[in-house]
Amino acid sequence: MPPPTFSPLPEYQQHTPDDMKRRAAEFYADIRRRRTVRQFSTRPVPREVIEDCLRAAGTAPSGANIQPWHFVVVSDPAIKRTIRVEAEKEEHEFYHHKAPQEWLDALAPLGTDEHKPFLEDAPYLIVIFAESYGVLPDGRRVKHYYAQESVGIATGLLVAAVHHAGLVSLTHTPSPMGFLNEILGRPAHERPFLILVAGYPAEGATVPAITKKPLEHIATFI
Ligand code: IYR
Repeated sequence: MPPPTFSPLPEYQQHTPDDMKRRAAEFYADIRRRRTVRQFSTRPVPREVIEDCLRAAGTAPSGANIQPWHFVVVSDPAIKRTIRVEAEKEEHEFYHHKAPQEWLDALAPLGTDEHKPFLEDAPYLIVIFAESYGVLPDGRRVKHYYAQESVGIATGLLVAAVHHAGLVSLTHTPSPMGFLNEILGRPAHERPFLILVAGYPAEGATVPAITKKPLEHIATFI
């Protein structure tokens, strides 16, 4: 192994404590407006916006900097339709046969069901894959570390970037999601993580009347 190389922290920006307080408060004020939306407009979104959101996601920290993610951006109406059909099959099974009552009760406040028109309406389905291991050109496997955690962080950045750009998103997880490998031609070592549905909200879109836990409930300072 060659020795590691280091360069000066290149673009770090320090702020005065007052500026930090203002910036942190401003970021919170903006991100708290983010809502998961399930009714999408068919209005197109410039592809460059999604490209930059994905570049932002790709800056996420990852185990051993392996960057074990792959994003398949689907805008083709025929592929979106196929994904919808397959997802709705799984969701029908989920809502009518597989989900225990406890799970259905937990979902009740969201008002979700097996119908997923947003998978066709939204201009973009960003299908996020986690590479559970790498594969060398000669077929040998390379171990990946903390792939799920890493892809979760990248997905969080993507959700924030999409919001920051002025769009809405939905983290959608049909279960099981193996059909996405087939439809999108991704290899078996890439596991579907979730579908991030992105676009403009439909006119008159509504969201469930739910709230976030206050700081005292989610954090302890000792
Ligand atoms: N995948 C189903 C069910 C679902 C599960 C959870 I956990 C949610 O937070 C929301 C929905 C669906 O998409 O309807």
